[in-house]
Amino acid sequence: MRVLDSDVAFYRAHGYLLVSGLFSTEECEFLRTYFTDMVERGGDGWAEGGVDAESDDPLRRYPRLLQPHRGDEVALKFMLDERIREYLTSFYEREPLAVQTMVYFKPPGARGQALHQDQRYLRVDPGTCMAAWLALEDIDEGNGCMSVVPDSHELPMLCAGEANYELSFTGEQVPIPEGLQPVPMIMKAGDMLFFNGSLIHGSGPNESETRFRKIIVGHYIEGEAEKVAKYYFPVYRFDGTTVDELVENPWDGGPCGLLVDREGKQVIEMMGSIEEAKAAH
Ligand SMILES: O=C(O)CCC(=O)C(=O)O
Repeated sequence: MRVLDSDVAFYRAHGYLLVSGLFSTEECEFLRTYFTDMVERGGDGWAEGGVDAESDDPLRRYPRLLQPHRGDEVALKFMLDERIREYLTSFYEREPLAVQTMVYFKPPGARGQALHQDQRYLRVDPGTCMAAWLALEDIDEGNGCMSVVPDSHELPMLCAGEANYELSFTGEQVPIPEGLQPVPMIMKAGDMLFFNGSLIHGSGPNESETRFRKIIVGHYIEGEAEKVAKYYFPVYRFDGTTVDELVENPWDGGPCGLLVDREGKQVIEMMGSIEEAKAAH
């Protein structure tokens, strides 16, 4: 496989790339069934908050699986997939390191995840993080597709406000700066969305009556990184070995960019922390 120069250029210019048919229908069917069986038997220890099969909240019946690659060979094989390695290495000119897997089921009626920037949580230094997000079934606005804000990868981490808990299971939402627009990612099973850790992205609720929205995502950090947040250890190379050299990047509340109006023009002012941003408004 050879990654097209035009794909690399698009990713670098806009902060994301949608690749059609990177995984086969059979692979998607296998992964869908494998992880659905896993969550339906209780999650094998990877389900966020545990499974409550009787809950009224669809996300308690089908919670996300977090970090299954730490004990499950199928998730590990996905995270270290050669196709993902080739794309990410082409984007960053150096092989990245792998730190996270998540499986989302998003059943009918489930809430989405408000707009956010992954680098806020991974805290990679130097460099950033990136994601490889695989549609395991057909996904559109009806069942809660991902939306990305093209070109937002050049922004600093923005100060998040409160998300609407009726629409999002996470509590924070970053604003979209003037001049940028979210774009829905309509995907077929087997399509993969690559995106940069600073890119603003998120997903809406699943408003369909019967369709799930099953996906698996791997998260990666640049090969030159020296620090990452504690949650993401152990850090893997693509050959499956783990890296000892990285150290934990502690959470210090972090600076963030506040969107403010200056003489009728929107600008980003850096605040020392979200608390400082809240006090400023
Ligand atoms: O799948 C979703 O709805 C959100 C996933 C996401 O934000 C991520 O993988 O960074």
